[in-house]
Amino acid sequence: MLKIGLVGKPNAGKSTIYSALTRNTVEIANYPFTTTKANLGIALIPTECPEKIIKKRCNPREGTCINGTRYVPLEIIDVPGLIEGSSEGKGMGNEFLDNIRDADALVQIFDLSDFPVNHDGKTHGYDEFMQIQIEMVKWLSSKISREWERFAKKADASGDRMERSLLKKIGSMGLNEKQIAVILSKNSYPAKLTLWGEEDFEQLSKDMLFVSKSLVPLGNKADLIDEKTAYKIRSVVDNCAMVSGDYELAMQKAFSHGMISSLDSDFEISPEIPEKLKVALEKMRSFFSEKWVSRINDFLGSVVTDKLKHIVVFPVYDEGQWTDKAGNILPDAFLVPEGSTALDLAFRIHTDIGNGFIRAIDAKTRRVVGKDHVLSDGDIIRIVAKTS
Ligand SMILES: Nc1nc2c(ncn2[C@@H]2O[C@H](COP(=O)(O)OP(=O)(O)OP(=O)(O)O)[C@@H](O)[C@H]2O)c(=O)[nH]1
Ligand SMILES: [Mg+2]
Repeated sequence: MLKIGLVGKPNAGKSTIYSALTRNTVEIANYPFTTTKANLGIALIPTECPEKIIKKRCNPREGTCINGTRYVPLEIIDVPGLIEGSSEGKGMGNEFLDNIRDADALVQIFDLSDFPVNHDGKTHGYDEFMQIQIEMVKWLSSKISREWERFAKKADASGDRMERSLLKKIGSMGLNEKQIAVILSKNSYPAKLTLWGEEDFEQLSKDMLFVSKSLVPLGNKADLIDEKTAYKIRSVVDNCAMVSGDYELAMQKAFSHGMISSLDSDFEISPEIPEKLKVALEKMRSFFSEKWVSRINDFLGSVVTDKLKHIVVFPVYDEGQWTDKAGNILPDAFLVPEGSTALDLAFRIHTDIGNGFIRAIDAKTRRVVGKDHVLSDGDIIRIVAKTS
């Protein structure tokens, strides 16, 4: 399952956003280091369900489906304690790495109200925002440089490809050989590992964060700023999305109490509630109608499609009925990287299915396709495999 980590300085609202995305109740408070252990939960991202095409209701094994919108699960981790000095062991440095190791993307949450932008674009808030990134880079760098010489000598002598050698060094930080090869092609690193120095470790750490871990900024507490400030901030933190974790939570609460008609931005307010609440909800509605404000679920969806470049595919056993062996309609919806092939999907279902792959069938067109067939978003695929 895809996993997205929420990182950022204390009090930025990580737990609030985590809670709004996963509907899990966690400790939220207006002081730093409220969260001391990572919270792990499931969020659902919306995608179109092919059940509409066959006009039958699907039976999701995971997630849910509402009115033809299929909600596909992914993991969210609320990572505690990243502060200036983490790389020197302050805060929760080591646990931090344990928590981000297997994250596919990291969302850097920052407090927009902390970020008044001066005419030069440089402010305390901006410095702190950058500091978190610098801290992460420094810290990864220090991990890479540890016992480098011995590692590099051995690796150079082995004659292995560089990505294979580096896998031994940084694989434990959650990178695979393919990702390392992409990183190496992005910058000019010395051809021999024994020639690498501090600058290269730092560049590698940056690439690990921004290329492999897709670090994405997300401005929170948008309810505390105005449009003009929002655009100023966007001019320094390139086009970042802006949300309000607090308002998202408040809306969920209002919805669960029947005060509003839906969780969409244009919800209707129940006429039966006290005037004071009505005013607060109206304020919220007008906030969400602002063009510069994003909804957190839409933001999450855009991380999956635009940053992580994943698509949704539906494996089935029966290409005619779109069911599994037990007759469940479209039971699975998998998020897979763009460019994945029928064979990749087979391996994703089960190693045995991958190893025994014979052919695949596109259940929408009934066409037989081979192992190299590249999947498209929304594909429904039957894998025919020889199993022992
Ligand atoms: N106005 C406003 N306040 C918010 C928003 N999101 C969070 N807060 C408040 O900010 C404070 C910190 O929120 P948390 O979610 O606990 O922050 P955190 O990043 O998890 O903090 P640590 O666990 O201490 O690292 C709380 O008082 C929240 O109510 C928001 O969108 N708007
Ligand atoms: Mg927290």
